Amino acid sequence: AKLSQEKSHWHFISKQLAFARFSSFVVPIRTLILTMANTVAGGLHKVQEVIKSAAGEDKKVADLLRDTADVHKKTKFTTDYGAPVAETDHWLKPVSDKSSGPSLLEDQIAREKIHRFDHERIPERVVHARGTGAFGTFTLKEAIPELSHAGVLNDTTRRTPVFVRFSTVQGSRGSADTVRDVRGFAVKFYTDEGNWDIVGNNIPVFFIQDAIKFPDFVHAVKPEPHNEVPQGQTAHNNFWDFVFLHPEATHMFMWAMSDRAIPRSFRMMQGFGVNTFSLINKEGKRHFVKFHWIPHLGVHSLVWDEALKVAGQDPDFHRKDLMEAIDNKAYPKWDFAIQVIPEERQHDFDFDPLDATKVWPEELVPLRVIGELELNRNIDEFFPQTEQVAFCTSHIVPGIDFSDDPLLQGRNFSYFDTQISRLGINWEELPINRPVCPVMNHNRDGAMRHKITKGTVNYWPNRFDAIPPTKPEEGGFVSFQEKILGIKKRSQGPKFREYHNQAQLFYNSLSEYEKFHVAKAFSFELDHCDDPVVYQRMALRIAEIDLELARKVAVMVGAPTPETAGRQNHGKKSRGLSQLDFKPRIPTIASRRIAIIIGDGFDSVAFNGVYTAVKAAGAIPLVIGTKRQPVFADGVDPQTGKGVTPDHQYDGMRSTMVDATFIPGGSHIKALAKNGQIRYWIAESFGHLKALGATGEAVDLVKKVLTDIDALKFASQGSTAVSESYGVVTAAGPQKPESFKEGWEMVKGAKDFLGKF
Ligand code: HDD
Repeated sequence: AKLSQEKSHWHFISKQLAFARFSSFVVPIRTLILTMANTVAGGLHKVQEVIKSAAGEDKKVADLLRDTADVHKKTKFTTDYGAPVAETDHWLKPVSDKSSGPSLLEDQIAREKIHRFDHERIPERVVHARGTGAFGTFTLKEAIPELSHAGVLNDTTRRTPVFVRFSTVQGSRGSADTVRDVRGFAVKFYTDEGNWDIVGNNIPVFFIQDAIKFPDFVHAVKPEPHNEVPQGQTAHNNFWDFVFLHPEATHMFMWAMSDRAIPRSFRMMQGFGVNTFSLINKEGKRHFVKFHWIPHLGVHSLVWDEALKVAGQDPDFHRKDLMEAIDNKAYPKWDFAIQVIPEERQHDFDFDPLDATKVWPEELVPLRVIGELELNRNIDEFFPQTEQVAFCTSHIVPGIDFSDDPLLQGRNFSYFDTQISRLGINWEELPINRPVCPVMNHNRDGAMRHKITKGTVNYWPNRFDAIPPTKPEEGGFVSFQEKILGIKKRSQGPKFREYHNQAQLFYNSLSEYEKFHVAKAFSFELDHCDDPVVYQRMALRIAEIDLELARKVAVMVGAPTPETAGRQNHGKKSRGLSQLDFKPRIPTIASRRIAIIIGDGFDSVAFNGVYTAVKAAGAIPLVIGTKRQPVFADGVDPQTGKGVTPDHQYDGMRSTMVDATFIPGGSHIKALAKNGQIRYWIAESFGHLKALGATGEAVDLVKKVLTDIDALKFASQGSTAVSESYGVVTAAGPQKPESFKEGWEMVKGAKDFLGKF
């Protein structure tokens, strides 16, 4: 029952995978070859583009080349001060025929090596310590001169280089990727007018409204002070204590308990600037703006059971997924969209547009897609690029400005400050951080200064008129002139005090299975809180959002079951809150990982067909065998014939690491049927709603396993039927023309199914 309940949008991707699998049997060879040729040609084209960029078209690539060395180039080994070194394996010491004496302090080469090593670490980020980055390009599709005079938002011919860093929030640098957490989505645009950073998350709202609360919030969410537990989790007393005591966190914790907090991939999540910024046009008029990133691949998540397992099986799952996709030229893309509110309409809503715990419902403020982000180049070295990259919400360019959002105001102070302790005052000179446009001013000195500025003055004004501020008509930044009225006090605007409407709006907008997952997530999290005050009060708070949800959770976590809703649910819904609203732009299996399980005696026709089709579709076939030495197909003599060398063996891989599994028929099934790991693999795949494919003898194996777990009633009924709901696809017969025809019918069925989305 549990397995059958774990329905998710995986269900949808399962269909795509099922489709791809069957196309292997029906696509005539000629078409297959053509498809492959096109895929390869497309890939080459991209490579050429990147190489061209490296030669100078992409300004950041060219800029970084200035500081890039290649360890594979034959250059001399030297000390850091450039002296060639002959030996690096032995510390200088007196050595006799019989023994060696003490290591000598005079060995400058050994000392340099140890000194450098001793100081290799820098403080990790105080939040978002765990992350990974990639380079890419931002392309503006539609200029918005009526809203902003920023060059990057007006020139559709520009290709603005970007660096993006994705992260988790709570865990340390070495924590696992798939934990339940908010994901950071920080974008640095290297524009011609300076760096512009959108330091956002994959959830559109935040836990708190005022930056002064951030240290309390982070202390509460991070491991507890007395024992430094837990790592990479919000499932502990302090976090839930904090959010109960801050009703403003209600909306955000609903998001954090949803599937959004366990994404399948960084490539399949939305990004949000979260805070409200301003766009300023040539006439000086201001519009408030929210920034959105919408993934072309759709929004997909893991199920919790997968997330837990993958955290142990492959803690680098997301990091590797991003790199693998880029290496395979399946470049992830996002639409860049804006929501805009003219300044004079600021007070027209029942929420305050400057409150970061609120979304701007799409029905009230529509999204406008104006650009596209593509990630197309992996980093060359982690530390100087991903670790040293430093984002600041205060990094804006002319045509963009801040708002009085009190969270943003504090962030504008905090980021610059934290970079000083992490990287030192000259952090903006580091290669990954420096702009691609000229930098010149009278800021000087400080530790690790690189830039050398010639001339006799370092102040303004000076008698030479050297480096005056840039005039506005020449592009100099002018802050928006804002009229401020109010009493100076420690408080906030009145609409900031409403905390529940949008928490309900979010919950109401979820599909049934997303709601089910929210209930499970609360049950897990509060089960990990051992202080009854914490989980009992939280059950009451949840009852202020939805009584039914609160009652389910209370039963599971041992709180008294709430009898009445703390507040009536208004029943309203909004678009764009459920992740079902974000389907893949073009259904694709490119970059998905597909396991093909084989042992000695597999059916080579089915194997080759699927392997080739999967590759041609840009997906990643992973052959899983009994061993990593050659495995032989039915009818192939191990002494004289050619075997297939699997990518992994059963112990090295798990079903959780792939998106779908295919098992070809053949005599190997006799042995596979007796193998507990393989049976578990099939059952687990099914439980996670992943596509399962089998041909020939493998069909009975799949059926047997699914019968054993009482799941067959959900699986495909006939030998060649596509199961409409569970992505189990089997073709029992040998690959004769008739079954090709049957297969074709299935492909058509799958297409029709896809067409519905
Ligand atoms: Fe923050 C890092 C996102 C509120 C203070 N934050 C950081 C990163 C992201 C965010 C993505 C990682 C950047 C990277 O990859 O290097 N933070 C957010 C969002 C927030 C938010 C979307 C709410 C709208 N943050 C926030 C507040 C404060 C901070 C209110 C402080 C008052 N955040 C920081 C920081 C960090 C940081 C301490 C740690 C490392 C860093 O800045 O570079 O300054």
